[in-house]
Amino acid sequence: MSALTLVIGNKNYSSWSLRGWLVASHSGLAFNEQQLALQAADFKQQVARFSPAGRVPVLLVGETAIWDSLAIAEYLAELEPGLWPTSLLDRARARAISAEMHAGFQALRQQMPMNVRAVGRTVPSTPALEADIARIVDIWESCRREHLRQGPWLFGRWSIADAMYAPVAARFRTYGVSLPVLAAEYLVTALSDPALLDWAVAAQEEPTLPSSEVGLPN
Ligand SMILES: N[C@@H](CCC(=O)N[C@@H](CS)C(=O)NCC(=O)O)C(=O)O
Repeated sequence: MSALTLVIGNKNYSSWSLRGWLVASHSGLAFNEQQLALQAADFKQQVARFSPAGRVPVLLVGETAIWDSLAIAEYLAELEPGLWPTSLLDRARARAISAEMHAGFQALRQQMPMNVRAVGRTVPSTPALEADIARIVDIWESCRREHLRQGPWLFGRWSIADAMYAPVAARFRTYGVSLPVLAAEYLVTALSDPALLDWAVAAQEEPTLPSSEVGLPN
């Protein structure tokens, strides 16, 4: 098979890169990593070398670029089908909540930017943000209720759906979002993923991007 290289952004701030990277890590496939700095003046030129879409993550399969976190996840799942749940209906549901994350939750994304290493931040509540959080809690609680006996992840065993919500888990920690029991338990599981912990260690060393630093104490 051609060599795999995942092009990513800053580990502290790039939530879509984190999703692609978690799927690649959980696939067990060997891959190289190439990092681009989102704050670099020539970021657009750099990323254009890999992808016409101009965004990270990008998976290079030999010379061929696959861009967009969900397309990357689907490609890796073609190679390693265990990245999605085994049961047909669970697989469909996992895809539904992954697509919902990929396409939505704009208020959460804008008002609570991912900042892996930050804790103790507070942002003003808005109806749109509250609605996004309530919907995510509903997703997490219903998945966990259904799969309690199969393991601690959304569908029991780890799947791409967990990668899609990992940046949300990081945000809930950063901004101290309070959660009901099953969602709180899932948050602990998500934040204890050894792959996420490795990513978070690397994020500690990176430069600060002032535009993504929100909710600092006064
Ligand atoms: N739908 C894309 C979104 C990718 C995306 O927005 N990536 C951000 C980093 S997290 C980016 O490249 N931003 C740089 C830019 O837009 O110039 C995906 O799922 O991969």
